[in-house]
Amino acid sequence: MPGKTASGTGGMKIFQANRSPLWKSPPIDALFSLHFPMKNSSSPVPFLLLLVSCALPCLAAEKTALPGGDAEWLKSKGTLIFHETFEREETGTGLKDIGNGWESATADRVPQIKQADLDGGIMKVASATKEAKHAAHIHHDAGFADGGVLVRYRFPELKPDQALQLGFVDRELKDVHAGHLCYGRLDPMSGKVMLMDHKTGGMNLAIQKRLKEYTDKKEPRPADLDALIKSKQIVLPWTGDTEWHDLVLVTEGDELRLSIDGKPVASHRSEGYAHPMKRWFSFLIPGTVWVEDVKIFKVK
Ligand SMILES: [Ca+2]
Repeated sequence: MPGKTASGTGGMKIFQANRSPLWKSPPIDALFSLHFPMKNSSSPVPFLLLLVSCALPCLAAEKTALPGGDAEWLKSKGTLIFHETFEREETGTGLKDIGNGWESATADRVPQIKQADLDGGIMKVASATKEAKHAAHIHHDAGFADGGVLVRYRFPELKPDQALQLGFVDRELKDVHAGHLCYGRLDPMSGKVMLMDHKTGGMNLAIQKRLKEYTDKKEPRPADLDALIKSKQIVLPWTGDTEWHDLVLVTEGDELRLSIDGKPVASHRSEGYAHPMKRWFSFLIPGTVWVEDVKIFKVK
């Protein structure tokens, strides 16, 4: 939503396109030191060179950016390790009934409710969040350090609590709640997109323990803890709709990036994104989301 202020980050942040090697350009200070010594000079030339050098990274970025963005990065640098088109029927409402290696971690909480219906090549997820006391959690093996997913999705309707959260989990990680590593989250009703490092943020058990001390005492968090939590996520204004879209979510080193229909939407750096094993790709869906196609790529 244009004009809406990003919350939780102390203000809006611009997309950090130059963080990716795809768009990598020489840092400005390196340009200065290598090519434009400016010490002890009163000539206007250094100033002109300064202008040129400031423009160079942009030019370089344009020149080296892959036109297909992160989708092209995955396809050109990565290996397709899983592709799903949902062209079948589900076999029931249980843990493995979506088939093809998917598991619904919340299915058995509410066996009487169908939360994932395969219909005409679409997985239609309708979470029984209230009954299961958890958003629908549907996951598939992934297995990479750097890589990501291409997901064709739509919100079939816009209604309260609609959201699409997707990201990576390593259940073997024992100091993080349920191994939740990192997620992107589209919140069409609040007009926000978020990227979250859960591994070293809100799902980290040591941090949760610290937070609990204050919630138990009903005291506000101290500023340093508050700042730590805020640094582990980015929240940006974003407008959702009920059309089909192609979403790409990748991790590369300590960076998580999300793009939709080939356009960068959000990017965030945090140490947790560098976790060496994204063991599962997970959907967390509190409302209704349709998914038509999922591809998982491993780059490293
Ligand atoms: Ca069906």
